Amino acid sequence: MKIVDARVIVTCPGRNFVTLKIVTDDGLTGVGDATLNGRELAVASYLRDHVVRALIGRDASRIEDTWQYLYKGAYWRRGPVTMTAIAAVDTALWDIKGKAAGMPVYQLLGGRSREGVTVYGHANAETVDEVLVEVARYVDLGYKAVRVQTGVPGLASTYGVSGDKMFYEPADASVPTENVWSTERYLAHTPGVFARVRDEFGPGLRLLHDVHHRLTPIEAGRLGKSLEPYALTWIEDPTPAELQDSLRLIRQHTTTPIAIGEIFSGVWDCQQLITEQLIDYIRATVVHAGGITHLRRIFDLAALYQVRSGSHGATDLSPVCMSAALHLDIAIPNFGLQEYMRHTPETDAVFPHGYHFADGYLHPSDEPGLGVDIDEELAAQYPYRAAALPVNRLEDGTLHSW
Ligand code: GCO
Ligand code: MG
Repeated sequence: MKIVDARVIVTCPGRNFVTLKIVTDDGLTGVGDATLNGRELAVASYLRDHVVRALIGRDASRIEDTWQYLYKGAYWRRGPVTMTAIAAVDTALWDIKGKAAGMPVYQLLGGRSREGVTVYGHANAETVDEVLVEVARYVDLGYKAVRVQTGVPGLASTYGVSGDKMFYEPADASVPTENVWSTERYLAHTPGVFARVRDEFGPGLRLLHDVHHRLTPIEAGRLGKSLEPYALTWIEDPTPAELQDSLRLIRQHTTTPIAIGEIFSGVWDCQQLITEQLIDYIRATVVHAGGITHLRRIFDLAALYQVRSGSHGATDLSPVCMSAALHLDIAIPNFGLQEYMRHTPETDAVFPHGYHFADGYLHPSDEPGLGVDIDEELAAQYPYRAAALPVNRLEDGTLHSW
């Protein structure tokens, strides 16, 4: 089973996606997501200019060996561009292996550990009154877990609050939009939001909140403590996680669970957070953390330390990534939650897929492989459009984490 072709497909059905499609000499094809939001063409070039020619002629069945070949063979290890490119190759090869075996990929990973993958949706609105309506909408759709984000009084715009409620898209301009942030206003406002939501929806609904890397450790400790009465499932990215020691300080001050990892590229980024039990959920996902092979390794390490998965699933991760994530989610013993931001109908049409949502759960496809493809003709009708993520400044103009 030799690789005879590997194509990099860049398309923008409403937002940009990069996809790798690998073809074997016996006519099998596999797809892998290679989308790195705001830096898409860097990964496309990494694959086209440096990886594809080394794939031609390789045995498509040798997934682990190919992973090691691309990781150790690059000499320059880790980093989001490299790891996203490796992930795309790895994911496509798992898709091919599943098709060759005539089984969905989750069977090759050990089979089902659960009946469905619990997902959370994003309720967001400018005001608290409006967000209660949004939470109710998700509850009516069957969701068992909802992330809640609101505007902050006094700030013109806030991360996580969008005009289009079902399809949040922060990469909104070719040159980064500038946002303004105030930690003081945010910390004063947020506990009241969750008091209202918990009061309205009672104890059964799982509630989550994304802080998007904006607080110092002691501020994050204060936020976590102030949210304890409302029993959140997690606060996400409470502080930038480069300095992993800083999570110890947050832990000293709050029992609100913590989820981190959406910008991590591999096991070395999360090692300390996991082995020192500084987080409760690891948010790495297939496309940015080295594919199914490497993410499985991260989740296995996490299982030893009672850390559960909580994979990133924003709209900039294509249906190819979501399909792959669901095969892992259904198979691993330490699954926690899966983020699920819906894609637009245009995106769904470019990426026909077999996973489906029912009653708060996503279900992976039972077709052989990953159960997802890219319609290359349709993809060609949507050319790339430059789109950057915003930047964030404090009220005095200082650049802050977005
Ligand atoms: C989330 C994330 C995203 C990111 C986005 C950046 O929790 O879903 O924080 O919304 O901001 O993926 O590309
Ligand atoms: Mg996030």
